[in-house]
Amino acid sequence: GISLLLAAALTGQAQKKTPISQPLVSHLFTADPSAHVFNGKIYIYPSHDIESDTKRDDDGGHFDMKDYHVFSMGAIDGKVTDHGVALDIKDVPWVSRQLWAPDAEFKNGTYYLYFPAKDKEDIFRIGVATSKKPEGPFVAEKEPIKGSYSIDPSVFKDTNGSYYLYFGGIWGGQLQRWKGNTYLGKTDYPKKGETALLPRVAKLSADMKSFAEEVKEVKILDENGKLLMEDDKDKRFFEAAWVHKYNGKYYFSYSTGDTHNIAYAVGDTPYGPFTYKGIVLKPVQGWTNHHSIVEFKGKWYLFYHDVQLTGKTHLRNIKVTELKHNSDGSIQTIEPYK
Ligand code: FUB
Repeated sequence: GISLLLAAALTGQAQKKTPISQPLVSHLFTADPSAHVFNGKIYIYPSHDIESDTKRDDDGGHFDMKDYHVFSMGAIDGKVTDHGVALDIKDVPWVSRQLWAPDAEFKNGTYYLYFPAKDKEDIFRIGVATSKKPEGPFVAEKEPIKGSYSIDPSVFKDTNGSYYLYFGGIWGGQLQRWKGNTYLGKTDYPKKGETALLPRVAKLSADMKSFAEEVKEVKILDENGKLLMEDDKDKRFFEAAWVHKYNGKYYFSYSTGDTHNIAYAVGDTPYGPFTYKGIVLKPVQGWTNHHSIVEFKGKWYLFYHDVQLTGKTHLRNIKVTELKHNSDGSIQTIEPYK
């Protein structure tokens, strides 16, 4: 042990970490896996990472994705099927670049794929596309969802049949360019001592293609009922919103971005407020951390990604591992390399 550590330190080599799970697919690079159970199978809606000529920058320009593939699996340890291209950037008239983290849901015989991308003015918006099959191919609407902005849409179906779209992401995700629902046209980050930027939610209309109400901010509070502050960098929202319901409570989980955790907060309604509870997943290899949480055959699973196959932050691979709730409703923190 010690001599290996010493040798690694002397040669400057990174310690090789042992992952708790293996990539689900290795023939493509995949990330941001949103998993759902449809027709008794798991369907995964991830980003499709590619190498491109785009230079690395702080806004994530090197995440230059151009299509989506959908994957399915009949069992957690079973074969993973790649259903091919589900949506291609060239078939979405309003998009200029960067198909980022998507999600999907089902209603009345139709599957809806929600995806963020930059419009012709380089502003992130959220689009929707439909298919009669969970794996697509999907046909995109000609315009993004009216009133949508920023990135990382995730759709939550409540037990009463209402659907909610959560979204938002700071830095490259541009949330800092918006105050409420107004585009500032410039960046406005909170200063030291101010509250952190908040993710957004809106109920979806009956047609699943528009917002049924004005977009609202999702409040994330500390244990004293105060909004998380900009300085709470290891706790505050950054991107990758996801909601699951467990024992009647709403769990809002998200990435803390530059501190690389998947954190969670719990509330009594889909709108929150949510109270910060802890960490679902500790940092993974690679800069980004992005997940989904789903129940399948009586167990709960965390879908996530790291960069095990490449070591490159923008060429990721999706994974799955079991997630456990304790009897008090808290989530057992997952250490991805222990
Ligand atoms: O995959 C592109 C972006 O990286 C996602 O939208 C973010 O959540 C981060 O994972």
